[in-house]
Amino acid sequence: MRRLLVTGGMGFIGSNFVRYWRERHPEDMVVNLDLLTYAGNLRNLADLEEGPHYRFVCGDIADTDFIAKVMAEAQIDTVVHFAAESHVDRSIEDPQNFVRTNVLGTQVLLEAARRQGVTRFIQISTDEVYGTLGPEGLFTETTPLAPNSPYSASKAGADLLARAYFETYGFPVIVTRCSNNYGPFQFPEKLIPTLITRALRDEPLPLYGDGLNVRDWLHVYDHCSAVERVIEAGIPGEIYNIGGSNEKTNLELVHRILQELGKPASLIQFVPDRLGHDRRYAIDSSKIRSQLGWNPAYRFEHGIVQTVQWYVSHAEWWQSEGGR
Ligand code: NAD
Ligand code: TDX
Repeated sequence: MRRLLVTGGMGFIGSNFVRYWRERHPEDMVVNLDLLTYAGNLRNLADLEEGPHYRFVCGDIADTDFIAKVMAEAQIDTVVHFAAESHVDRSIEDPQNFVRTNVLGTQVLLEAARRQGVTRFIQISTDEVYGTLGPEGLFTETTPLAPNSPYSASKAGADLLARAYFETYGFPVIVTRCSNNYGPFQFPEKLIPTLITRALRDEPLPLYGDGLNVRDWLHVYDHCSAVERVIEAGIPGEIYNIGGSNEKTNLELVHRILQELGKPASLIQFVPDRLGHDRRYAIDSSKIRSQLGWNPAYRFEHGIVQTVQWYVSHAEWWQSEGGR
C-alpha cells in the first residue's frame, strides 16, 4: 500500500490523475495538496469522498513548515508533483510567480520529501524545457535543455534541482517530460478549451501568428497511465519523455474542432504572435515504451471528439471558470 502526496491535484492533469489513481489503486492513501489558485477547482473532484484513502489539503508547496507537517502527519512515501503555474502567456505577462511556485516550490518539496525519507519523487515536467524544433527531429531525453519562455525556464530550473537532489543526496527522483495534454477539466485558457468554448459562443478563435506552430497532443488519461508506469517501474535518477506521436498544427486543430461543432471557418481570427513562440514540439517516447511497457490507449480522432463532447455537456463548469 502506497501513501501518495499529489501536488496540484485540483488542476487539470492532477485532478485526472487523482481520479485515475483512486479507481485503480483503491487501497492506497492519496493526499491531494493544492493552493486552489485560479487554476485549481474543488469541483474537479467533487465526486470523490474524503476518508481513510483520500484527503484534500489546501496550501502552498513553497511553505516549508506546512509541507513538512503534511508529509509527516500522512507518512507520505511517494510524491507526484504536478503543482505549477502552467500557462505560458501568463508567464510572459508576469514571470515572478512562476519562479516562486515552480522553482522554489519544487525545492521546498524536494527538501521536505528527502527529510521525510520519501522513496519515490516524480517531478512532472514538460517537453517545453527542450526549447523548440525545426521541421525535422524529435526531443529525446538527452536533448539539451533550452527553454524559451519564463514558464519553461522555471520548469527547467525545477528539473535541475530534482537532478541535483539525486546526484547530491541519492534522493530517488524521477523526471517525466510530457507533450501537450488535452481532455476533460482543462482550464479554458489553454488552446483546445479556448477554441471549443469560444466556438460554442460563436466568438472569434484567436490563432497566434500564422497558426502553423506544431504541438504533439496526448490525452490526459494516457499521461496518467504513463505516470503510473513510472511510479511502479521507473528507475530513480532517470528521465522519461511521454508523448503520443500526434503532431498537429494549430490551424489543423482549429479546423477539426470547427468541423466537430458544425461552426464556420470565419470564426478563425489570426492575432499577433506570442513572444518567443516555440515553433514545434515533438516527443520521442521510445524509452518509456520499450523500458516500462507504456502505450497510449487513446487515438486522437476519438479523444478529440470525446473532449469536445465533454465541454458541450459541462457548460456550467467552464462558464464558472470565466473562460477567455
Ligand atoms: P494547471 O494549471 O491546470 O494546474 C496546476 C495546479 O497547481 C492548480 O490546481 C493550482 O491550484 C496548483 N498550484 C499552483 N500553484 C501552487 C502552489 N504554490 N502550491 C500548491 N498548489 C499550487 O496545470 P496542468 O495543466 O494540470 O499541469 C500540471 C503539471 O503538468 C504542471 O507541472 C505542468 O508543468 C505539467 N505539464 C502540463 C502539460 C499540459 O499540457 N497541460 C504538459 C506537460 C506537463
Ligand atoms: O489562444 C490561443 N491561441 C493560440 O494560437 C492559445 C491559448 C494558444 N495558441 C497556440 C500557442 C501554442 O502554439 O496554441 C498552442 C498551444 O498553446 P497552449 O495551450 O498555451 O499550450 P503550450 O504553450 O504549448 O503549453 C502547454 O503544453 C506544455 C501547457 O500550457 C504547458 O503547461 C505544458 O508544459
